[in-house]
Amino acid sequence: MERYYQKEIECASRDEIRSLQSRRLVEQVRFVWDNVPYYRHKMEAQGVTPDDIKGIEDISKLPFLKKDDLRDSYPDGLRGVPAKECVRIHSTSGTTGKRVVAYYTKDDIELWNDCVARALVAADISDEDVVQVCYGYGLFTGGLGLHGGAEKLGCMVLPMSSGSTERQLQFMVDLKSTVLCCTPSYAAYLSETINETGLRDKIHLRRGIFGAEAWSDDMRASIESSLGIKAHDIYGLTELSGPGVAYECSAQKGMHINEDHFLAEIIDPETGKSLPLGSKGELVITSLTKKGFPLLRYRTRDICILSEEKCSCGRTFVKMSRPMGRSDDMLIVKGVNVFPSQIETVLIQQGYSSNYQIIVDRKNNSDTLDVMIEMTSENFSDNLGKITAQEKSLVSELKAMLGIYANVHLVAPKSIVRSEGKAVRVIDRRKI
Ligand code: DLL
Repeated sequence: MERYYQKEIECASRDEIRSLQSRRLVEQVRFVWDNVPYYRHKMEAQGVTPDDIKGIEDISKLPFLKKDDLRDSYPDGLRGVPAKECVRIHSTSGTTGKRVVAYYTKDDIELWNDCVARALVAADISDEDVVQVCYGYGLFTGGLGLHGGAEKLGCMVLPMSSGSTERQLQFMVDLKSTVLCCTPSYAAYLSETINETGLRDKIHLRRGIFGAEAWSDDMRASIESSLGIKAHDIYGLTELSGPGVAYECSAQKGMHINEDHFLAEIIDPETGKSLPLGSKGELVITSLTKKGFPLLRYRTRDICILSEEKCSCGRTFVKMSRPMGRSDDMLIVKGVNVFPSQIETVLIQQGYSSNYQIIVDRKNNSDTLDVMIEMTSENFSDNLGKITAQEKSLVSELKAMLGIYANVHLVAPKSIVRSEGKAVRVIDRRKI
């Protein structure tokens, strides 16, 4: 286990980390230039050669890669090695256009497992733990990603995949799972069911590793208290291997980026200009070691803040805040920018559950915004006669947060369809 708390790397001085990143960047740029003609052409178009990249200070000379590049080069235009050297493929869950396909060599899988194992160690998980993985297995990276890291650490892994809540709970009790890995929305659903079915005293959970979608500190507090666990965030994306690009330590204040494998930058999503540490902007990541799918300056579209502040856990890796929305899932309603996370903040502050759905439509040439909010069983039965008054108060809270009017509908418990993977929060019916 000690192997995965790689103190000499995770707690190295900032100068040591930067110099390791510089060395790796120079090698990786040369590797990509020699092996990925799609990116070499982009560099040539920008008048850059590997000789121009002497260290991380030169990173902004390199062109960005965007999701469109990944679609244009589908299925293998960004692969860095012959197919024969790859041992696995994963793919994004995108519903529009072509899916993105990512390739992994044996070494890529090893380093990915190391990154996830570090994340588990940072959450105080060890080879004593029984880890129930309820992220989907298959093309989605959640299942196999957490599985690989936990197995590498020597944990006993329950490869449940998503769904079959009844079976999840039976195994959780009978096999004494101590760690739960799933999306935060599924964790909230499981915790509701555990409490409703009186299983709370029969479970042995002590940690949760939740990620793959946006969640808030309030949602964390509610899951932690209803399950009696500590819940840790984990971040990643298929294009950059999967979960484990960044992970939360005992401080639970932001996620350390595995900087020996990933170089992080923040840019202005409109202009593409690099922003200084501490600014809010789009996260751009360069993979420094992966060879199967070696992406340079990949625009994640996740909006966050990077910080080099000293962490109480002793790790010196830069921390990223929770993603605060995506540059591409910002809704524009009646000309106003609306992020689903703003709506969630109001709901949680007002004591509602995090089960909600936002429906945007267009009637008579004007946008409409409807928010369906599920009541908890307590506030449903206690307040049946007062729903209209509660809806009115939520309308004014949302107006204060968003600056526009939203129709609010408080709906019965469990009436919004649950997702076993990432929750579907927004339905945009406008045909523009
Ligand atoms: O969601 C990988 C993953 C699996 C991460 C399990 C964590 C746990 P994709 O399906 O490619 O990969 O989706 C990546 O999900 O760009 C973010 O917008 C979002 N996301 C991932 N982790 C978090 C998180 C996986 N901790 C996209 N908080 C990313 C908020 C997250 N959003």
